[in-house]
Amino acid sequence: MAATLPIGDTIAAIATARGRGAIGIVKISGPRALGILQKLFKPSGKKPGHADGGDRARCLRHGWVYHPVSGERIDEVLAVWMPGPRSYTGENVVEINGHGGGHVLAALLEAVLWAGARLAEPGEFTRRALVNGRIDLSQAEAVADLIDARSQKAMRMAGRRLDGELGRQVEALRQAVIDVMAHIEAEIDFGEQLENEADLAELGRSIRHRMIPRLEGWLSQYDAAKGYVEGVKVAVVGRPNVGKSSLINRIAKFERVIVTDVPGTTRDLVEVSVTLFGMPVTFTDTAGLHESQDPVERLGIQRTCGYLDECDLVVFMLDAAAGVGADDFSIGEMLEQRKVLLVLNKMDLMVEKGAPKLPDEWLRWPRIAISARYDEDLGELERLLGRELQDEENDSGEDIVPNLRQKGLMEKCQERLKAAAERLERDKAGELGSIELAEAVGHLDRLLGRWEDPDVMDQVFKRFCIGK
Ligand SMILES: Nc1nc2c(ncn2[C@@H]2O[C@H](COP(=O)(O)OP(=O)(O)O)[C@@H](O)[C@H]2O)c(=O)[nH]1
Ligand SMILES: [Mg+2]
Repeated sequence: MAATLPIGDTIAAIATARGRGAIGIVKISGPRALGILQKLFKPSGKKPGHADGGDRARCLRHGWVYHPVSGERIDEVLAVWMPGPRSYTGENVVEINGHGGGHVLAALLEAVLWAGARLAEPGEFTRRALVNGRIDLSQAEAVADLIDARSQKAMRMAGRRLDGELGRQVEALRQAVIDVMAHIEAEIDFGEQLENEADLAELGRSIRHRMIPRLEGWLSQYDAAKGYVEGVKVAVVGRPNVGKSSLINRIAKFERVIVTDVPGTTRDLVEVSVTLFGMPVTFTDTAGLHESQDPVERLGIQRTCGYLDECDLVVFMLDAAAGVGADDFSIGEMLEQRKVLLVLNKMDLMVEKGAPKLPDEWLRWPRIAISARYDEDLGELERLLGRELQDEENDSGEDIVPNLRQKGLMEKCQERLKAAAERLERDKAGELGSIELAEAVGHLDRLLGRWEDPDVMDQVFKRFCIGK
């Protein structure tokens, strides 16, 4: 990393989002930050002590930025400088608050680059904060997770990690594993054969009962919170004309897809994203599933079948008025292994008759009767969906929840700890157990970013935007 991103130079970037805005911020970090500000910035008013350069630390100064070469006046700004190490990056940091137009910010940034800064890479400010020990890797990731949060809950979870709690708890587990390794060493070096075996078994038990459950706890938190972080996918399937597209339009709250009484109208997968109970949910309208000769429709059907694998839940829709037919049966068979919500549509046509008779094996699925066309019982449908998609059993609310990368490493660590426990308890093999434990520690090190593994760093920082 150090070879590609030298730490000693001064970097700059636009920190605010693209597009029009009331204000926009250009951020500078590095040893020359203040010098660069002084080259460009003429503060208004002249107060003793900080008349030229606006160099009083952590004090917002009003003034103008001029191009360092042409002398052209660029923007009226507020500027602040924050000396390291008590700054975001740990270095000298300057922020220039200009007007939020794309051209204004580009001109401000250009002036800053002329004055001696280099354009920052994505996430480079946060990377410097990490290298300078201001934050640990889990906190750096929390910054990106916070910015990317797709729900309030995801935002709160990232916020919890931003304060470093996950890092501290993982560090404690790492220390516990290292302590076990030290005990094993001592046993191997000094222990009596028999005593030794009993002690090794005891160490194995402590791994099983005290360490593995910690990982299990975090992993189940992840599962419970996954929907809020990644969003969930729901496919609406059924044979042609049962009212799938009508339902999608109700969910979208506008006529997103074409609805006709001609079977086979929908051929592409059409996505609609909404928030249900704070969870980002993407509904996908699909081509009606049936035997078709039309090549375009057949392609659509193929796509639908392939898509089912990606879904967290399938809404299987029936036309209650038409009853259950051969096509419905084949769809039901196809969905056997999946999480399904059965929706009986067109109940408005059923005023006289009751709901149609359903095959026994479908009765295990939760079901609801609605009328998509007349907007009846759609609120009920949403509540039912919410219940199916939320994992309340595992959800303990505000606990520490790892992100996807951290979860992957926790799983690997868990595997190694299980193997180690087995080596110690069953085989009484101290050295082999120790090897497994060393690998477990390696996964935790990668999680914590304890050594600067360039692959880990790239994986984490490629998610960042420039200016963060
Ligand atoms: N009576 C009635 N007709 C419906 C209802 N939902 C959809 N339809 C009609 O059924 C036909 C097919 O609807 P569409 O949404 O295109 O079905 P899809 O092929 O499954 O996407 C259209 O004429 C809709 O107006 C409903 O709840 N009641
Ligand atoms: Mg349709």
